[in-house]
Amino acid sequence: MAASALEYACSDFDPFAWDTRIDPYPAYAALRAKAPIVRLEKYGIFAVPRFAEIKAVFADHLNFSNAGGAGIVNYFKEKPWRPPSIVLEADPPLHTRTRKVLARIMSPGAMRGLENGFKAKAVALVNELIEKRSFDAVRDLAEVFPVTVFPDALGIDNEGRENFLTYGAMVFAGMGPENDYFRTLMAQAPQVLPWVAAKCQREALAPGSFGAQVYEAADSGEVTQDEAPLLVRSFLSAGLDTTISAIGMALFSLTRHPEQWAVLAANPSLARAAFDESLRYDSAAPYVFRTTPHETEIAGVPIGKHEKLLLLIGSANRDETRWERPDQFDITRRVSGHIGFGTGIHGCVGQMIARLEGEAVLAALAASVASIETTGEPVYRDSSGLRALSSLPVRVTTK
Ligand code: OVM
Repeated sequence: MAASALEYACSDFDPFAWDTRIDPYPAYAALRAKAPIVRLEKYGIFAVPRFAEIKAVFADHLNFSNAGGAGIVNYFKEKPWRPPSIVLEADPPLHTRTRKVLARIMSPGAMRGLENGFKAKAVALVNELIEKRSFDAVRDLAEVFPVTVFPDALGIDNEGRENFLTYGAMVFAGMGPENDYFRTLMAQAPQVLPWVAAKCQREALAPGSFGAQVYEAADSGEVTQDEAPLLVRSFLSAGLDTTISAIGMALFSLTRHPEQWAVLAANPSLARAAFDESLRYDSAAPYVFRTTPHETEIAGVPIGKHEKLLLLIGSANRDETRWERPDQFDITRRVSGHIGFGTGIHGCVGQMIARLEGEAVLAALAASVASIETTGEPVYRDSSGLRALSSLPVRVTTK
């Protein structure tokens, strides 16, 4: 028997409200203190705020499905706004097959092949900006670097690349409740969606690229010919807006903690650790949903069939029972085990390329920049699915 709604701990916390986006952490702490799962009546969903239960859910795809949608929309009951992803929004055995292809395309060996090029491009871009002394760390750097490396790796040509960003924004805004921001983005659907569909075709993808490798997997029978364009679409969904947001948030965390910048500048080999700590401290992908395919339970609390669970990644990464000094940004801490990339069978398959990008940018800056300070107010992006900035004006001093 599922418990009635009245038996649950409840909260009027709004995970998607503007205020929440600016500083969700006090509300997260209150949810963690309250209960392992908390009913958010306003949305008819359950929030899961603690590290231990989120980890347990991530480890249990039989009880907590992705086929019900990774956002708030319940695919078991409602129609998705686009055909579901065949990796993010799929369960085994389909997911097992598709993920394997993506994991091979973004393998450690593939990363080694990209590393030098990424680093050289980051140094060139960063050095141009450093010469100017003042620049926008988001608009001129976080939003520029991934665009200069990732679409090339994917294998698409230069035509209409701005659609790539708009599409990523749609995918992430579509994770939250339908709002004006999502509708404004969707007004661009008539131009963006055909562009995406065209770039997912075999002919659009450069030889040897990630995209071309998806079609090789289709030719060898690992995935079907119909699945290939949908798998390329996952690169277009998850490949750009995510790293842009994460790099922007890393630069934000570092400007807010000048003593941590000094640690990084003194030791640029900490760049990768600094990127990971920023993913823990202020996660750019602050949540993901699971859906129950049948009645189940979390921490002994019964949950009915076809319920949506909001896994608060950003909260788990600040859980005082998992982390020492959770609210302290410390690039020298032992940060492995953070779930900024999720974990388990759906853990971010692109996390190595994301780290490569983040590390390249932070290392290039750390090599030359003694200090970095903001010269204006940071501007948050109006996306309910990503925690990100649209502007961060900074001034740097060189070593
Ligand atoms: C997709 C996809 C995968 C990961 C993330 C994402 C959150 C989308 O396969 O479409 O956006």
